[in-house]
Amino acid sequence: KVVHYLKDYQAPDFAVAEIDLTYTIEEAYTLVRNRMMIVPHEVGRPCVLDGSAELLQIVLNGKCLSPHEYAIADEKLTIHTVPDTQFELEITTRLYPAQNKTLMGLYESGDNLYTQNEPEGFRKITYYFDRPDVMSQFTTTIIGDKRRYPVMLSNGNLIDSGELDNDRHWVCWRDPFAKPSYLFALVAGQLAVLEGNFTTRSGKEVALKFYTRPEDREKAGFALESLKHAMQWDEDRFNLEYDLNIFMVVAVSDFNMGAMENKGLNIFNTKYVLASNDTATDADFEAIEGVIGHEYFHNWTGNRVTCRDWFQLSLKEGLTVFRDQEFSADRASRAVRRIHNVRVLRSMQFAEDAGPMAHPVRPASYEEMNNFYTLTVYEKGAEVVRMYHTLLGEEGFQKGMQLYFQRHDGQAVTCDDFRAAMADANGVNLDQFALWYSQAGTPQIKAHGDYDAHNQTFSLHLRQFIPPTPDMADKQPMVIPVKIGLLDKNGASVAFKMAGTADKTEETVLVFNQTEQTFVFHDVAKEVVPSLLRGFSAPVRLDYPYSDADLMLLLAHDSDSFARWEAAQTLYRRAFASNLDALASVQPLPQHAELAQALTSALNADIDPAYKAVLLQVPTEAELWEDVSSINPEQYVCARQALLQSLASSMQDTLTHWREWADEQERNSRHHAPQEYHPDLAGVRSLRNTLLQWGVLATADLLHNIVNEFSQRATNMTHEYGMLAAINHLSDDKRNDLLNQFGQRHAQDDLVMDKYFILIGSSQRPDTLQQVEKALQHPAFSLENPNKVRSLLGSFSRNIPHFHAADGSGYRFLADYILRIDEFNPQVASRLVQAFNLYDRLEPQRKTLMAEQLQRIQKDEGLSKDSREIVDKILH
Ligand code: BAL
Ligand code: ZN
Repeated sequence: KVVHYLKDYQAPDFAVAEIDLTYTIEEAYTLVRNRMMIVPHEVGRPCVLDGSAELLQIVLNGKCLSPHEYAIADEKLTIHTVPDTQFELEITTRLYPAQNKTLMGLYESGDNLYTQNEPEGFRKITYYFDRPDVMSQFTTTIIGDKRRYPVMLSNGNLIDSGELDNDRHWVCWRDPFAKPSYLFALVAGQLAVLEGNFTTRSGKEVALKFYTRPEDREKAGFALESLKHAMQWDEDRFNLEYDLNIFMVVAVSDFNMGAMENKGLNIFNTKYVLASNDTATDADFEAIEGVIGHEYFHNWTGNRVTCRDWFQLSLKEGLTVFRDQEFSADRASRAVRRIHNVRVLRSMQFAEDAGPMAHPVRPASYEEMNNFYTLTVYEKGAEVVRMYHTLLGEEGFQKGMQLYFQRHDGQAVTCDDFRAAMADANGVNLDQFALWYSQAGTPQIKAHGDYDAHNQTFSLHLRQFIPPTPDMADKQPMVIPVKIGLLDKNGASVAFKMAGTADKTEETVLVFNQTEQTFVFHDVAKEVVPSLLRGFSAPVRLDYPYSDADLMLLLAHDSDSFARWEAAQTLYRRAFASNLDALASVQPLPQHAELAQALTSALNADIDPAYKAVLLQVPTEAELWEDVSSINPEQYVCARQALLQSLASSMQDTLTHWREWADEQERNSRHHAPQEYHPDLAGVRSLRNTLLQWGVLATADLLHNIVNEFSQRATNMTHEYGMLAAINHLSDDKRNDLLNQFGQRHAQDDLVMDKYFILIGSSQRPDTLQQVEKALQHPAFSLENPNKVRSLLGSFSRNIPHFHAADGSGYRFLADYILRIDEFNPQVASRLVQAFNLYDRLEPQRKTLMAEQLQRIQKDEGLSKDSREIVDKILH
């Protein structure tokens, strides 16, 4: 087992001035001739290149090397002696893309060829310094059959092309920007193109080209428009312009990730490009806009300035997630999107931070880098970037960005370089902030407040604690920005003065950077309720001893949309806890009448429908058990379900009223086509679908209404899927009938079939495991397609009652398929293994059952290093 450590980083021994690649595509294989101009940084060092492809020939300065002049071991090629000054090295390899099921390096999908090289796929193609701090200018020639490969693409600009004998042709692409190997891409095949254009603010004409299968071409229209919005937004908000004359996006259905930001040639999972009203939900449209933005924004944050090493992954990912979140928020529904991001973070990243895979935003070590494309690096990384923004303000943050590009354009740098740019541009010290990159675990804050009527002060006491994680026991206090406002007992905002400031304010950001601290608010004329961590100003857990009445006040009146939502979340948590207690002591379940009343008032208030929908989100089980050990997952599902059931029953009339209101809104939409995606309509429909899910819990007739009205109401995929999701857990045969019809209607649409498999994998019906087993044989299912695996097996692995079935059947089933998938696609398998992350925190019986399966996986001799790293960490 080889562990890579951040502390062992060493600068490269060689630079590559130029790299010239020639791909010759033959029927059964592809030849790659790689000619590099290499410049030694120091004399006398052996030349060590990364690679695992079949090696045909090595030529150094025109002379073919014989085997004693080099050695190959552990995916490294060592050339013992090389010249002291610049030399030319030409290496030829042979690849078999049709046999490559890892979907890394060069692979075949539906007769076309695609690449995926981040983080370490390039070494499957040729021998190279496959590390992000070796940046070079790439020229790529592709030779192939005209009919089979009419389209042949690579990074940069097309500089030449021509015809050859035997119905073959060639193209030559050159990328003028130096880049690391992970950003190299090649695509060849039969593809249709949807074209557009964009004029940058300095007048550069950019051709935009979306390549898809011919039958999917029109479905790329929304993504094309999203790209134009993203390009405009990056100019307006970040002053960043596109730098090539062409920007290409290629959609492929077999893809391990969501998308990839290769320079000028993004390769996308079809899921994040293709959409029509009949095939994509509003949430899909929004995800497409976000991911198109994300990959486009990488052109500056990732490509122009890249990472020095893979430990720094969050340098580009945290920053780019922050940028895509801001893009989406500026496009529409800032409040709801922020809440959505927080919910993902809290239910998934907090769980990661509390489990065996806990690692800092900048990990200190890894065995397999693919395992570190995590919620911590991406989502918590984005929160870390957001905290700079909260502390420095938009203007200060942008000053930092400007200095970052001024200093580092064209370089491979570290998270410390980014922090230094933020600090230096603003003349502030951000030394302590470095702890956000090196300490894992979710900080916990205990807070309490005291009002002093005599002095007219409100004092807020904060105490922070960073829990130990497997990598580190004792931690230092972090810098935590706590945004705060004060409300009086009627819910009105109360102005205050902080020590040392002249003016009163209604909101401030406290810089909480010691283990314990007290902040005093002056000129506070009356008793107040603090509104804390507004906007979720830091990725922490905060506990304040609010009374239920305080929380209801915040829910009714807080002007901060996050804090208002958070008040409802805390009320749900308390109600859930009382259900759990009642179930444990076999007492009747409480009715939660006051909470139902508070929610009814919130629904009846004059607020955005999408925001009403998120107010009805009860915390997920993963959030509810976040600080619990010896978890019995079944009890969590029961207590949560009972809470939903009782609230839905008491709110039945309100739910019906607002459902009918939503229908009316859509019918009377001012937009010319109510079935189309539009942010306003999406909000109305998200409320409607949420109310439908609550409604089926309380109203028996609703199932029959849904069945009877299905075809008339299913005017787009948001409705169609919303109705199916609402009845998906019901044991009634009508659910199966509707689902089967859905599967037959969309049998030819790969992406809609993903939804069909998600519905099967996530259902709480008693026969779910049998249905999942049957679905594995469905003609549209393939274990080799990551989207299918994630849809059916991924959703099953998150299906709490079935994955955690008391007889261990869920664990056994998933382990069987992990072992099968691991044989050909370790990256997808090791993601599934993380369903077992809860192992150490389960109650004893399930823990024993899970241990059996984990040990079975661990004992597999051919297990990939990807899956082994995860299993070893879980079983420590
Ligand atoms: N760089 C891998 C895919 C993404 O985060 O954009
Ligand atoms: Zn990214």
